[in-house]
Amino acid sequence: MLSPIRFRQALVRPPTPSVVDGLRAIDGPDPDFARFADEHAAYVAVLQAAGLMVEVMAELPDHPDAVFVEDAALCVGSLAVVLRPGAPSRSGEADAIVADLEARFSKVTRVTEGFVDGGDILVTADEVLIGLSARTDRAGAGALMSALASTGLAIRIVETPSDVLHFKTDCAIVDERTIFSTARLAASGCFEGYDVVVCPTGEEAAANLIRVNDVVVMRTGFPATERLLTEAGYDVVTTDADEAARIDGGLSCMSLRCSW
Ligand code: CIR
Repeated sequence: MLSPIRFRQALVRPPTPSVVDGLRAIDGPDPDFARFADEHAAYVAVLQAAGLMVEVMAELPDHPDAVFVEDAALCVGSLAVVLRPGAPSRSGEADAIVADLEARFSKVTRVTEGFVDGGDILVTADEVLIGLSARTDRAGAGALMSALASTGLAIRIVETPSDVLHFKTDCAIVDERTIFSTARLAASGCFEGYDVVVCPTGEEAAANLIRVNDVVVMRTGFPATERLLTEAGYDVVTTDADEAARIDGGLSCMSLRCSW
């Protein structure tokens, strides 16, 4: 069960007190900033323990959702693509990340049409799936396809279930050929040709997990999922993300993992 991609580093952006104003689909309690910061520090430690060099970018207090750095950019090998987040309040995060990427990647390009969030992009061993959602439209997906043309990766545009924020809210790649997915997303047929491990019913909030080199990192508090993955032979590490979840965030969105 090899890792689909070997990551060397991760870029993260710490939360700031403005994170309490983060977007959420359903009105609910604000995250607690101090607890969020602790969770974020623990998340960084998990990435480091998995062998990644973690680089911490500057805080962006004017952008409450900037901790969810995955939505502003995509890294594929030595190429970084600056995306166009679909929520108006998040568009400034793209401008803010350009210099960070230019300092680290040999090629940086930008999506300049439509909208596309990193949370809607699943990179597997040999293709890129772009999920259309309330945040990612066809124009953005098309512009991203053009931006990725030089990678030689196959690219497919697929649908995100309605009422699901991002495509990867509901799925993750766990090894070269295996996707972990909620039943509702798997039912769309978009993972034909892959092995699919279906997320236990009632634990859909655990589906946004990440394979980081030799380990699968998932949220604490989802025992059926943890058991299922462990019994399937994965080395599972859990970490808290309850505060991020209050504003619809999960594990994939808090870092940009790079093989470069
Ligand atoms: C938002 O609604 O944009 C943020 N509050 C959460 C973004 C989570 N990002 C992700 O899953 N890729």
